[in-house]
Parts: sequence; C-alpha cells; structure tokens
Amino acid sequence: HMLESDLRKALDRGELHLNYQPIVDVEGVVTAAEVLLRWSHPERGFVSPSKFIPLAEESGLIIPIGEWVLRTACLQHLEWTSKQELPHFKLSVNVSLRQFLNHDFLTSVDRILEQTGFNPESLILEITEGYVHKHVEQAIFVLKQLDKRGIQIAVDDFGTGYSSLSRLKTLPIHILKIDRSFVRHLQSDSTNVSIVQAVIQMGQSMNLKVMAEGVETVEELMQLQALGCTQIQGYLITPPLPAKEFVAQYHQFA
Ligand code: G
Ligand code: G
Ligand code: MN
Ligand code: NA
Repeated sequence: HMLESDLRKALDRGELHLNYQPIVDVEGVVTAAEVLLRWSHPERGFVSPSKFIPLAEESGLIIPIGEWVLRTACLQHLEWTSKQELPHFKLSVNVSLRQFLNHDFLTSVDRILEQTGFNPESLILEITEGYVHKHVEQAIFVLKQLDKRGIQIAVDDFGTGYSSLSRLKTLPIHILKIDRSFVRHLQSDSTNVSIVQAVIQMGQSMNLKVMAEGVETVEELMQLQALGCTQIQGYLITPPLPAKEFVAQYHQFA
C-alpha cells in the first residue's frame, strides 16, 4: 500500500502536524482544546484524517503516531501556559481503540507525562463508546488506571454507539461529547432536541459534563443553551486551527 508506506515515513519527515479546536463554556471561557492530527503529503497535499487514521489503525502505525501526538500536544500546551502566553485550559486528545487496548498504552502515557512534566489533571482522553462495549474487562481496568492519575475521560461521538446506561454508570468517565449528528438542525428536528435533552439530563444525573460538538449556527447554540448544555465546540466558534492561529485568535473564541 503506497499511502501506508508514505505514512510510515511521514513522522520522520515532519509531515504531520497538529491543529487545535477550542471548547468553550457558556461564560465564554475556553475550557479545553481538542487536538486534531493533520498530514500534508509532499505530493498529494492535505490527506484527510478520515483516510489516514483508519490506515494508521490497521497498520499499527497509530501507536507511534499516537505517542507523537500526545507528546507534541503536551509540549505545545506547556509552552503556551508556562510562558503565560495563554491562560489555562485542558488538552483533549483522541485515542483509537487500537491504542487504548495496546498492552503498552498506560506505560506510554506515563512516560510522556513524566518526560514532559505535563499535569495529568490537564489532560482529557477521548474514546468512543464501542471500546467499552467490546472489551469490557480490559477497558474498565485501563479507565480506572487513567482515573487514578487524574486524567479525564470523554466519551466521543456519544449517542452513536450502544453502551448500556447501567454500564456507563459504573465507569470512571467524566465527559459526554454529544455527536454532531444530533446537534444538526436542532431548531427543526424535534427528535434531535429530544436526544440532546436526554443526554443532558443523563449527564446531570450521573454527574458528567456534557459537551456538544459540531455546533455550526447561532440557532443551534441558542437551542443548546436553552436545553442546558454548557460546553460548545464547532465551526461556529472556529474550525480546528494550527498552533500559531490558535494563539492569535484565542481571545476572539469566546
Ligand atoms: O478533525 P477531523 O474531522 O479531521 O478528524 C477526523 C477523525 O480523525 C475524527 O474521528 C478524529 O477523532 C480522528 N482523529 C483526529 N486526530 C486524531 C488523533 O490524533 N488520534 C486519533 N486516534 N484520531 C484522531
Ligand atoms: O470524531 P471526532 O469527534 O473526534 O471528530 C472531530 C472532527 O469533527 C474533526 O475532524 C473536526 O474537524 C470536525 N469538526 C469540528 N467542528 C465541526 C463542525 O462544526 N462541523 C463539522 N461538520 N465538523 C466539525
Ligand atoms: Mn474527538
Ligand atoms: Na465526535
């Protein structure tokens, strides 16, 4: 596979870089930034993550790439906050199933936190619902270990999987990210309104933070606020940005 062998070299050649997308609360404070991987291929140009992430997962390259993402994001965040270039916010990093289930995952997270000196309490790891469903025992073990370190867990794309509520209740998770398919057309789609309402109520009763992703319009924002959703992410605020632009625009996100 051509693209795969290119991806293998991409790390060393410095073709991978990170974008940051803010998550803001109703008071207009940036509470976190989601870290999103980008690949500029020397000939093909920008390759979509929806293409190369699955490839990285299948080939196992997601392990070294995932470690690079976490380390690079931690160092970037430390640079921003230690020089007080930016006020404090958390980093939210996506973790694939393949990474999460890797026997070395906890060790590699610990190593990166130790080497960088990054505070685990400033870290959110985003996982999807499916993980827990398919590999219950191991998932619970890893989640508990992460929780012990003060790392927060966000369930990404929430609502698209089929985790049982009784199981969710027993897991050390902290955040639900409502999938963007439910945020669409909130002013006209009453089913979506009911779903968002249910997730928010569930979050409140289980003491979880609820974030809405993929917020694109003022109408969606107003609906979400009316429903009691306090954390927002989406193109309405800004698309994911390269580090420099993230800093330059930081004070306009709110
Ligand atoms: O932001 P964007 O639409 O380009 O992301 C596409 C998909 O790639 C999303 O599902 C996102 O979670 C995933 N993704 C982006 N960056 C990373 C990363 O660093 N690690 C992993 N595992 N997935 C990522
Ligand atoms: O699967 P995950 O939630 O990690 O995917 C994040 C993806 O969503 C990223 O690729 C990011 O670029 C994309 N994204 C972020 N905000 C919006 C938005 O408002 N609308 C749409 N369509 N995509 C968004
Ligand atoms: Mn995500
Ligand atoms: Na998502």
